[in-house]
Amino acid sequence: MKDAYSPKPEHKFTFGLWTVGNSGRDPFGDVTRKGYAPIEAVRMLSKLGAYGVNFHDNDLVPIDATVAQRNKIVKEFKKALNDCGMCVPMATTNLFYDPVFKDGAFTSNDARVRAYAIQKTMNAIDLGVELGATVYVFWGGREGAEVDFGKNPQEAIKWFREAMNFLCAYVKDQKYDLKFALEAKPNEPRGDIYFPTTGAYLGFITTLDYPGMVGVNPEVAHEQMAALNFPHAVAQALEAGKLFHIDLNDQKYSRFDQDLRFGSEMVKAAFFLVKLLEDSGYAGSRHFDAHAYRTEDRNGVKDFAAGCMRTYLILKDKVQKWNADAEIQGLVKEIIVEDPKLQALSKKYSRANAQALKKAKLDRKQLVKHPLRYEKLDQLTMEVLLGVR
Ligand code: GCO
Ligand code: MN
Ligand code: MN
Repeated sequence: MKDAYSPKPEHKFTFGLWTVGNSGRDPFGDVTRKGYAPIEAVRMLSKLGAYGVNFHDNDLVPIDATVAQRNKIVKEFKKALNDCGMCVPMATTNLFYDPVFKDGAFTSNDARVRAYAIQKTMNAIDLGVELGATVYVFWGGREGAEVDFGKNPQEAIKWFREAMNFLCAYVKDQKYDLKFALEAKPNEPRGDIYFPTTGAYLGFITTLDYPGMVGVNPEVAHEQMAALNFPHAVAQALEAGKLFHIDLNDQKYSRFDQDLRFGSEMVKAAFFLVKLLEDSGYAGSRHFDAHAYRTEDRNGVKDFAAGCMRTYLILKDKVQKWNADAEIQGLVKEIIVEDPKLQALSKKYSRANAQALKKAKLDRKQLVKHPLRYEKLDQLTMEVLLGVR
């Protein structure tokens, strides 16, 4: 069905190869379907209107592939991308699947594993850049602990910093046009993962050798696992100029990583997220990091992928309606109180401003009388979302 909500490449929707490649296996049960192989994924997603695909090194090239095998795979994959007009905006390293990373990659207690993680990442960066990636994601699924007495968390942060500094310098030395985006998650697969939230990474980035090269890749589900407000994390990243990438999916609060179809659970939060992204002029990919329910077959995977993009576009349309709604805008205007004189005094400290502010007449009993019509605003927003407005 082609309508106003049909995705097109200009919408910049991307999917990880691992998302439609997911075969339904979970910790309790085996595969329920054949996942889409890389070239199949490119073909299927381009038909649905996506812009590109992203991958971990080993989604495309098996970890034990010879150089000749690697080159053959890359050549065939490039051809499929070309034939379908698809691109690879982002790439990443798998630093979690192989048993060698059982105690972490950049933060493993074993210096040899840490070195191997950096080596593997340099090769994966080369692969990503060869396929056109300009954003490189770091998700440290195994960078954590179950037993805090066995690994010094301050040391672990230092090791992680050393790895980031090393890899930033590598990218600069190779003259690659590549930025890093750090993706936080509170737990799973480790009992606890270091840098559990986007905010933690935003703080850490300022301690790096090349902070300008490094931003964040927040994921809806990861903040919602911790019962946090995801749009607030995104707002902080946007405000800091650090939203280099985003992982869209959905999740009920405080559960295991559910990786649900975008917008399928917390619609109001998804609406506000789309509003933030669209109003801010965020120009990066709208990347989906989710997978179809385990109950689905291969057709269901298509329903899943199409649904992610369609819901985004429906919510984008709702954002336009919300922004153009005179009554809603009137309420917003009423809620926000401007006072140029006071704002000038409190914007920046000077001794004179401080003196004047101390003398300003601010009657709290009067101030409290200003009505804040949030009930009405929220109801009107719900009516936009529910399609009666
Ligand atoms: C997860 C993560 C991963 C990463 C991916 C890209 O919870 O498994 O979200 O899907 O996003 O490894 O780095
Ligand atoms: Mn995730
Ligand atoms: Mn993710």
